[in-house]
Amino acid sequence: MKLPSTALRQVERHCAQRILAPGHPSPASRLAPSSPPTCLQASRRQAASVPSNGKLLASRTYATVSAAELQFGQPVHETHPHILKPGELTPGIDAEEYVMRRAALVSLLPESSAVVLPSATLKYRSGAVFYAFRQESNFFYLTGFAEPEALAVITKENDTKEYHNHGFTLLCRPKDPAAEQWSGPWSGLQAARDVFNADIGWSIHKMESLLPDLVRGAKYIYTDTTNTTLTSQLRQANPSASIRPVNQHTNTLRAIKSPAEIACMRTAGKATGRSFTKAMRKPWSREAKLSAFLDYEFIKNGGDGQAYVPVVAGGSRGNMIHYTLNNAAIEPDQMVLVDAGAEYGTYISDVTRTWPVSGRFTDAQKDLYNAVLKVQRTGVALCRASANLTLDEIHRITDRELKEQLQLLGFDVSGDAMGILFPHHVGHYVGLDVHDVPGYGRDIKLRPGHCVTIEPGVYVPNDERWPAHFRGMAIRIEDSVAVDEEGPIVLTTEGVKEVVDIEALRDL
Ligand SMILES: [Mn+2]
Repeated sequence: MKLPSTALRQVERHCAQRILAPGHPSPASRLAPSSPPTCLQASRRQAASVPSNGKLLASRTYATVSAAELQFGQPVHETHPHILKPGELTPGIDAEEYVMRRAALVSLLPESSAVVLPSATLKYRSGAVFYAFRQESNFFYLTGFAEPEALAVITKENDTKEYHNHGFTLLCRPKDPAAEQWSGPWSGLQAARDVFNADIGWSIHKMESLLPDLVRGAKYIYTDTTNTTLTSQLRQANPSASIRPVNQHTNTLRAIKSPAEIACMRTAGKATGRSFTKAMRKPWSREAKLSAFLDYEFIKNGGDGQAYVPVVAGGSRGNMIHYTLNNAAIEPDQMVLVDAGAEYGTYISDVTRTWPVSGRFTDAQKDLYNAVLKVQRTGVALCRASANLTLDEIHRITDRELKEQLQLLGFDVSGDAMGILFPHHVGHYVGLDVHDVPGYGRDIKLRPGHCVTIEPGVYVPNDERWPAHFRGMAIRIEDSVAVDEEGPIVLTTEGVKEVVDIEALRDL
């Protein structure tokens, strides 16, 4: 059973009308005083009015719908209108875009294929203390469903090019009001169909017995699971199918961002840039306090929180590329290197700024900073399809320019110098993941929709090989950028980076 696209649109339109209707009495008000009725309720009401064999279909009334059934395991528009607009399944992304992603994936696969995607599992920090749950990226990209204990199966039966060329089954936790009373709500099987547009919503607890039905007739099973139990269950369920990895196909799709995805990354970038600029206005003497300030400001400025454990490194600690202890004191004459980013709707931004905590650059700090900034601007300007370059080629161009700049500042750049002073790549793809679409090469020509970072850096060891006034300094400047045909779209432009702009922040 497939939900025709027209039905999907009808459901969405119906819900939009229900929500927009001013002063419409809300029978659900006893349970959710400030919320308009959900799609779920709207469709139930519709069903109740359709005669079946001359009788009204049996339907539960509002009085019998438990509070747990009106709550979901993640924000939906009806319960969190401050987070999601009508029609959005996750922040910034419409339900329809998720359908299109599944359709695009199966269009890359041969007939008689089944894609099997297990959700991420909850990770424990110690004992019963768990980390915040984060959905597996491909699962999230294709379903928008943000809960653990779930399995998505997307099937392709024939090679039609239609909008609905696939089947979508979502196995998840069935509603359990007593358990949800303890753990908080989850979405349940009805929501798998009505909210997440699965053709079928089944209990994850019955997965093993359902697998033969789910992959029956498939000649190819696409999965990246490392769960050996699931792999052997799949082999048992359909011994003649060949099991193949799916990530090269999901990478092809995920590497090129849609306008809605770029808008999410812009929202994340704006929150990040504004927070950085605000942080630069203040004197900081503790890495930990600066880190906590950004954590709070990211959310205050419209993000959902930190996308990754940040680097907040005072002075020479910036020379440790992935320093994340973030607990030392910062001296007033030092610079601080901060690599941090907010996320929005699970889309990330990745930003680095380096600035003097006093608010004023010394001459040596300014010289080295401007050398890196010049190279960073060169790299950003090349993030356009018309330049016909790969990330690897942009790396080589920026490495060469940085070498020239450092030579002008008196560095001996012979031999292995650049490998020490600039030991990492100038950029990587960004998206749902910080190092997005793992396995997707940096030798691919940049095209509109690619989103990348440009982040040259200089890390001067504290030894006699290098000019004395630069020793121990670490500077990296990084923006997240969407590639367009004729120019870059800098997603993180609110984070100031010119010397005069950073210094002017203290004049206000
Ligand atoms: Mn980065």
